[in-house]
Amino acid sequence: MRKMIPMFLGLAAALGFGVAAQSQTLKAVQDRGSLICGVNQGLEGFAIKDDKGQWSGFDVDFCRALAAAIFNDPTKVQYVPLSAEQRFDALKNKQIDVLSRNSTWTMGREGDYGIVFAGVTYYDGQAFLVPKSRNVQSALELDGSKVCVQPGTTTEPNFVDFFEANHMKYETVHGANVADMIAAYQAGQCNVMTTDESGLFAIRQQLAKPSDSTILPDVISKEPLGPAVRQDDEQWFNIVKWVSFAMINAEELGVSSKTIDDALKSQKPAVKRLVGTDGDLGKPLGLSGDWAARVIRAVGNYAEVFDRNVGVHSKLGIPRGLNELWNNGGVQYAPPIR
Ligand SMILES: N[C@@H](CCC(=O)N[C@@H](CS)C(=O)NCC(=O)O)C(=O)O
Repeated sequence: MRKMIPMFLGLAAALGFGVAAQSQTLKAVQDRGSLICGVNQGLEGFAIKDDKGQWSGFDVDFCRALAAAIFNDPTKVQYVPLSAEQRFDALKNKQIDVLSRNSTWTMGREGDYGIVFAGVTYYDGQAFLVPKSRNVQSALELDGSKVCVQPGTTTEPNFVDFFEANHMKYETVHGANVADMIAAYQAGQCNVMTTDESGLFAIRQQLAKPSDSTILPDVISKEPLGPAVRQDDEQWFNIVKWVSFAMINAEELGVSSKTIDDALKSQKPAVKRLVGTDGDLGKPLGLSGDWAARVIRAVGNYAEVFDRNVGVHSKLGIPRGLNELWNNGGVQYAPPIR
């Protein structure tokens, strides 16, 4: 028996299995012919389905990017809309391959559900939306508020901590989803709404009169949003992580969906490694050499995805802020592809 283990390892090495077993998730995705991506039930700019059944948004683009890397086809995705309360169980119970749903990376979530966040695609923070008629300038003036919030989020414990630390009273009004929260807010059942600032930008433009409400300047928490996978498949984790890093590196190197053909002819070493004309960095991930070029061609670089879905010229109109690249005043920083 003792002899058999080294023999098996020797055989595995001879057959080229390497040390890590092939990713079970990648294999399942390839055999199925599509990626199963957990997304929001409906949050403008992040994940929303139109009348024709087409999904779009910042988080949806990440699912499309993964499908492009794997299949060279961004449409090979099955979307599973999930509420805040359902999402981590759905990942843990293998109903989805990856969760891409404005989810905050916290230590507790990784431990509680056996999951791991693959990076931060959007640096956010929690804020407050109030009717202008309240004449409130700061979150410290919210004593006695009725607060609309969604359960199963980081938002609820954060706002409770903030109100208690500042000796302010509050009443919690739960909304099961964005539509419920908007209905309660517009009916006056709550007089402040709180969630990630990006979510408030999305929600405000869905109100009957967006200009009657304002987002207070105070940001009370860190909400690093990103995709998550199960802890049991390191190769899959690496695929998700490097697809995200590739999009950020592409922006930094000036490679976009519009310039990808030029990039494939580029002589710049960093560009050649990114688009796969030098080396074969996709191989250990189980991907083809042009994995990142596929992503950039089909979905775009980080700036294209940000601008299209949530940026200043989109419906949401969010400035890049913290999500600028590290060399442009922000904190988006991807390890090099080399
Ligand atoms: N980032 C926070 C909040 C995420 C969240 O679920 N936000 C709400 C309010 S913007 C949402 O997306 N709701 C949409 C839905 O009902 O599915 C977290 O991870 O807990």
